[in-house]
Parts: sequence; C-alpha cells; structure tokens
Amino acid sequence: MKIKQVILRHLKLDLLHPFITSFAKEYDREFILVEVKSDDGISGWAESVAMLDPVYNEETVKTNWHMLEDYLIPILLKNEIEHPDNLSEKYFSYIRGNYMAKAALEGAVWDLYAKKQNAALSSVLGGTKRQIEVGVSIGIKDSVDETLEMIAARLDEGYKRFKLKIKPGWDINLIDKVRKVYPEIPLMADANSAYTLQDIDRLSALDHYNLMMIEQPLAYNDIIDHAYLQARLKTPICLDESIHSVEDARKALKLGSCKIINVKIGRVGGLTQSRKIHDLCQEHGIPLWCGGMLESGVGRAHNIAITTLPNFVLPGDTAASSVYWATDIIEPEVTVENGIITVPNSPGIGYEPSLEKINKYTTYSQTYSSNEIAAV
Ligand code: OSB
Ligand code: MG
Repeated sequence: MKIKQVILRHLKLDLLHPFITSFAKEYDREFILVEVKSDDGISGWAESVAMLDPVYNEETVKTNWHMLEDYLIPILLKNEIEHPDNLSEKYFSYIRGNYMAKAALEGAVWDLYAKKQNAALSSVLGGTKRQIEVGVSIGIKDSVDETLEMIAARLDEGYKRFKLKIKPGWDINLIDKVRKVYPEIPLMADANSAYTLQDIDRLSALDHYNLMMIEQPLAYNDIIDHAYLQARLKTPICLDESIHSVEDARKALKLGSCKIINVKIGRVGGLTQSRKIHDLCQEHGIPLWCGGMLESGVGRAHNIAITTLPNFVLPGDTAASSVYWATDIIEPEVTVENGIITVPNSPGIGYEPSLEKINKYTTYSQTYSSNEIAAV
C-alpha cells in the first residue's frame, strides 16, 4: 500500500458537559484528526487522543503534531506499507514512546487498509461481535445529588455500567450514597492515580460496596505498589495509565498488579498492539474493556471496532456521541440502544467523517504529500 498524502487537522469541539477528573477540568476537546490518502483516492481516518496538557500521560496535542510531522508521516510517505501491522512492529519501533501519535497515524492506515479490502475494520481485526455493550464514565460533580441525577439519566438510557471518577475526599461518601440509592447497578470507580499506599485504609473501605473494579488508584507509572495493594483488596484493580504495551501487561500480570485491564488504543500505540494485549490477556483469563478519551466519532469508531474482539468482555467507555457533543463529526453518529451499540459492517471504520462538519471545527490544517518528501 502506498500512501500519497496525509492531512493533519487541528479541531476544537465543545463538550456538552464539562468533564472533571482528579487531574483535569475539560470544557472542550482539542485534537488532531488524521486523514491518509492512497493513490486511488481512498481516505483512511483516525484521531490522536493526546490531551492539550500532559496530565494523563506525557503526550500533548503539540508533541503529537511534532512527532507526526517530523518523524511518523515522512516514514509513512517514503515506504511501501505491506500491512498496517508493520507500522508499529517495524517502521515506528525505533522511536521510543509517543504512542498516541503513532496510534493516530496507524489507525488511519488501518481504516484505509480495511476499505481497500471492502471489509469492516472490526472484521479485518478479527472481531466477531455484532453488538457491543457500553457503560458510561461520569466525572466529578459539584454534589452527590448532581451525580445521582446523572446516573438516573444514564440508567434510563440503558447504559450497562457506571464509572464514577473519584479522588481523596470524593470517594467513600459518594459511593456510599450512590449504593444506598442503587444497591445493584454495575458500579466502578476511576481514581486516575489520585492515591498512594498511604491511603490503603480509605481504598479498603471501598471493598464494602461491591464495586466491579477500582481503576488506576495509584501512580500513573506504577505496577509494583498496585501489586501490593491488589493483594490486600477484595475489589479487582483495573489498570489504565500504567499499561503501555504487551510487555507492561505481561509484567503486571506476573506481579499480580491488576485483575482487569482497560485498553486504550492510543495509550498502547495502536490497533496492532491493542490486539497483542488482547491475545495475551485472553490466554491468561484477564478480562478487558475498551477505555475512552472523550473521542470524537472518528476515535469512537475505532474503539467500537477493537471492542468486537472476544476478550473485551466488560462494557467499555464508548458511550453515544450525544453524551459528549451537540453534533459529532461522523454520519451517522454513534447511537446506543439499551446500552448496546450495533457494530457497523460497511467498509473501514463504518461511519462517514463529514467534511462539512470537520471543516467547521478545524482551526488549522497541514497537508503532506509523497512527491514533496521524494523531492527533498
Ligand atoms: O481515565 O478513563 C480515563 C477521559 C480522559 C482521560 C482519561 C479518562 C477519561 C475517561 C472518559 O474516563 C471516558 C470517555 O471517553 O467517556
Ligand atoms: Mg481511567
């Protein structure tokens, strides 16, 4: 496969509801949309999930633009790509880290590759599910009552699992009150690394509430303390921030740092690496689910495709477009019925990026083409 052109667009979309975590308050999302074009005029699409500031991981929108422009796009335009797997396994592997940047370009090539075969991305990846179950991630609110209202609304919409963001002081009381109103709902908490081992009593207190899991309680780069904590908690720990590769997953499983893993395509460097983590965890009986980074419809479509792999057995964070945006940039938008997304079977990501909407939200863009690279 020869890529002729890559277009990077910087977009800004306003969130319908501010999203507050232990590390950030987000009112909108600025991100890079990647379009790759082959010589026969087909386009593949993906987005970078890097945040504006380096608060989830070390990457940012700017570092991703730099990595794409100065390293990854020139590699892509110079080489004949036999298979998308070769990007992370061969061409990009000498570059350390920068997984979200790599995943963004690789994802667009995967979409193009699937479209060229006239096949859905989900089936090209080996996915089998026709429907996927989804949950919803609820940020930190001003009050417990406000959180309860949001849960009630999402419960009405049929979501299958409720994830509440927690931090020290917004944890036991919150979960206790939610459990009093909803003793049975599938409930979990995500700390985004807000605790240390000194908080072990506070975290152990959450064992009384029958949570499905606690996501990333300790440091973003830790798997050692998590192993110590998991040995002392009944509640399963799910790792998010700490897992960047199949090697990280292997080590975390060996140490007993978690019982569940949240896969984010961007965090682990793309679809090829996500699939490797999937296969390893499947072998070891470790359940997976697909996390979210407040993606637009383009990233959401990629999340839906990877979730069709059989070991994504727990509901993911890929909620409907309408949970996040007044208007999404794909057609049709992602819809959820009774907590279920029906996986599209049209070629590639299965949703059409709307150029009209994309242009409306694009603040700047840059085109790179293979002729220019060759001429340099
Ligand atoms: O930790 O899962 C997280 C959003 C931004 C950064 C990190 C996280 C999140 C979410 C939102 O929880 C999930 C979603 O896209 O709905
Ligand atoms: Mg998380």
